[in-house]
Parts: sequence; C-alpha cells; structure tokens
Amino acid sequence: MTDVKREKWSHYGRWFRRVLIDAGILDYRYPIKGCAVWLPYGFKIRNNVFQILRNLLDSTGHEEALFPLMIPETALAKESSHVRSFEEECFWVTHGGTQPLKIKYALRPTSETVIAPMLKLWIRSHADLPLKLYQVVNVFRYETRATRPIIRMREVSTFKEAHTSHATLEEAEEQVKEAVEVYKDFFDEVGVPYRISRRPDWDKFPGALYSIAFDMICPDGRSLQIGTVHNLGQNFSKAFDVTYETEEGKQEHIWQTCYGISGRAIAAVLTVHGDDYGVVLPPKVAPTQVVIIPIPYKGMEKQINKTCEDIAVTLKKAGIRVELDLRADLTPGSKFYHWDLRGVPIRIEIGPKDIKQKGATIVRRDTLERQACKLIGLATTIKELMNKMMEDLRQKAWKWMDRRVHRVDNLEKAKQMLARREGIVEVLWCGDAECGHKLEEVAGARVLGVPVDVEEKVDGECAMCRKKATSIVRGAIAY
Ligand code: 5CA
Ligand code: ZN
Repeated sequence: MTDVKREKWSHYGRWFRRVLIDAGILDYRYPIKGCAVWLPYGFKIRNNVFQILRNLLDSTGHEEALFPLMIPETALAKESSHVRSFEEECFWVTHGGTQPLKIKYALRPTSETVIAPMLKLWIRSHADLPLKLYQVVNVFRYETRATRPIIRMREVSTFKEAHTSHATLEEAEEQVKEAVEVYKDFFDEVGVPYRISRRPDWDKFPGALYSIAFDMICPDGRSLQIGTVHNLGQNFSKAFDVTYETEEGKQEHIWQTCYGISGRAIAAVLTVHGDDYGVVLPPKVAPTQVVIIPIPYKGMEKQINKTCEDIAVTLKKAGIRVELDLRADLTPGSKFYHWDLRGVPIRIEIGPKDIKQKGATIVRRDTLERQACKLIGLATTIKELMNKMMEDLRQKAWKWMDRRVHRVDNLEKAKQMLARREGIVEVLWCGDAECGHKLEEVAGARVLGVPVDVEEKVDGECAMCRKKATSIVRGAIAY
C-alpha cells in the first residue's frame, strides 16, 4: 500500500504505474528494461481476458498451437521488407555456451518466419486449406521508444498471434473481415471502445499488403493501438516458396493473413474502466467477482460471520467467484479500500441491520452505489447486477471515447486539437502521403488511417491541399 495519490485524469501514466503495483497486477522493477512480472492477481486477470479471446478464436475455426521461440537469421531474412524493419528490433542469440553460433538466432519479434517453413512441409493441396492457427506466447522487440508497463514492453509476455493460410486472395480478404469481427466481439465483451482504421501504406506491417488497426483513446488524449489485422498477400509464401496444388493440378502460392493482440488489451481494460480509487474490473474478467465483508457488532459477531459464510456458499454454488474477508485484524473500512483498489465488482456488507431484515447491503464498484436487498434470491440479484454493470461500463466507456473523436474542416484546427491532446481528429483527405504527413507535423502526431468501421461517402476538399478528397483520415498523438 502507498499514500501516493492516483489521479487517473490528470496523471494517467503515473496512475497506471501505481495501480499496477498497488493492486498486485504487475511489477515493473525487474532489472532488464521493458521486462516485468505478472503478479498472481494480475496473472488471473490476464488469463481471464485472454480466455475470452481464445474462446472467440476457437469458435471460429482457429486452432491453438505452439511454435519455437528462436528464428535462424537466414529465415528472418527471407522476406526483404520484413527483415529490413525487424532486424534492428530483434534480440539476437549469438552464442551456445561460450561457442559463437555459425548462424545467429533472433528471439521472435513475431512469428511469420517461424511458421512459413513449417507450412511448406504441411501444405500440399487445396484440401489442406484454409489453415487457421494461433499461439499465445511472448515475443521480444528491442523497442527504442520509451518503454511503458504492459503498453510497450521489450519482452511482450502476452502476445496472441493468429496466422492463416488460404487458396485465394478473396479468401484471405474474407479472413481479414472475420478477424475484424472477432476483435470487435472481444473488445465489446470487455467494454473497451475503439475506432478501426486502415493504416496508411507508410505505416503498414512490414511484409503486409495492408494493415487494419484498432485504436482506443487514453485518459490523456493519446491514442493506443490495441490490435492489428494484416493481409500478407503472397509476400511470405513467395519468399519461403509455400505452394499448394489447385483442383486443376497447378501449383500456386498460398495467401496469408495474420492478426495480433497483446497485453495492451489488458492495459486497455484497466485504463478505460479504472478510477482514482484503483482498477474497476468487468465482472467477466474479475478473479473475484464478489467480496463479502462482515460489519462487526458487539454480541452479534458469530451470527454475522455465519450469515457471511452461508452467503459465500450459496453464491459459489451459483458459479460466482466469491471471496469472504473475515480478517479480524482489519477494520471494514480498510477492507473496502483493499478490494476497491483491486477492482472487485461487487461488495456485500453484512451488519446487524442486514441480519434483522434478512437482507444484505450491496455496493457496486463502478458507481459506489449502495443498495439493500433480500437474502432470498441473492445469487440471481447479483448476477443481474453484474450484467447491468457490464452494460453500464461499456456504455460509459463508449460515450467517453465518442466525445473525443472530432470531425474538423481545416488543418489548423486539427493540429491545435492534436497539440492539446483532445483525442482523435478526422479530416477530409485526398489520399496523398504528402498530405498525410502534413497532418503529422505536430510532435508525435500519427495518421491512424482511413475509417473501416463506418462507410461514408465524402464530398469536399482535402484539408491539407484543397484537392478533391477521396476519404476521411484519422490522426492522433499516438502512444
Ligand atoms: N504478426 C503481426 C500480427 S500478430 C504483428 O506482429 N502485428 S503487430 O506488430 O502490429 O503487433 C500486434 C499488436 O501487438 C499491436 O497491434 C500492438 O497492440 C501490440 N504490440 C506491439 N508491440 C508491442 C510492445 N512492444 N508491447 C506491447 N504490445 C505491443
Ligand atoms: Zn491532399
């Protein structure tokens, strides 16, 4: 515990660091920059969040696998734009013991070049396609920009990467659409709002035809990329010569997509719902969904504790994750503080009045509202409240984000808003890179790309050059 103030809205970065440590989620003090420890409580949250993602992938025909960590330099180098971008970003293994290796190995920064040589062995004919694999692993990137807990790590210890193989470009395009839908469902389930944009060519994934990204807005007005979907075309299959036999007996290179979500998705959940008291966990991802706290009263201690124990049993039977806090050395107030900090969605208090009324006092973590309810049907009441809370969290987060996406009609205004970190700006654009870069002439500003989440006919002039606009373009100060 610490007495340092956590102010989410005025000091987001500081708030986030403090909350991670104080709530027992992540310890960032490991002696290698950009590496951290998932603490037991944080690890449970991480697993719950990623289980949602696994379920969505499993139910759409993906299969989980596990590939090796190391990549021979010769394999990494096969796709030229990929290696150009990633060689500077790799950690390299150069020795086995004291012996220098003949070919050095990269720790995977991502796994296209790990998977491709295996696909070459596995894929024979059109009957082997599509092949939809994913893995949840750690990847390593020698990030040169400021590292931040969970958000920009050098060991990204939580990284879900999906890799798919297809017979045609059309099928790969369909897969990109499915991946976008899976990611939408995932972020909707945890109540994280987003905008989806097609990244400009100069910012696509190295080796991709094009990249689509999900971005959210942090409390300080900066955007954060929380997931990406790439159409890789035949770039890797040509580099690794991965072919299949068509129905007509011809050999063709396969078409590929890949899409990734990292621990940033967890950072997003903690960030959008948290407040000055700590984290606020959506019931689905909370390791403890309900905490029961007795309010001691002279002469009634036994009765109160017994009622608490009975409630715990009932709720557990109903499948609710319950914690009973009977610690005798702590006041109810310090218990409230403890569980509020950790974001437990619902608190049940049992005091003398509740006993008399055969009831309980329930407090919601998100609104801190208290309500009295009956013990009869308590499990149902709690489940309904958790559903309501999830819906409220989602709506509140979306409303907040929607107020921070601004349509502006001229470049000056857009730049001013970016400089003041007011979120995402949208202007009309002719599509020229030069005009895109003009929007980026504010320290740290980035073009997020063209909306793919809303279809909109545009009619007007490019905010930069006044030529005819062909689309909207989004910009933000990005993390
Ligand atoms: N092979 C593709 C798809 S798996 C790939 O690597 N895409 S990526 O480079 O865009 O990474 C996927 C996602 O990981 C990004 O959208 C971003 O949200 C997250 N990410 C990237 N670098 C880091 C990092 N250093 N720390 C934490 N998360 C990261
Ligand atoms: Zn223009």
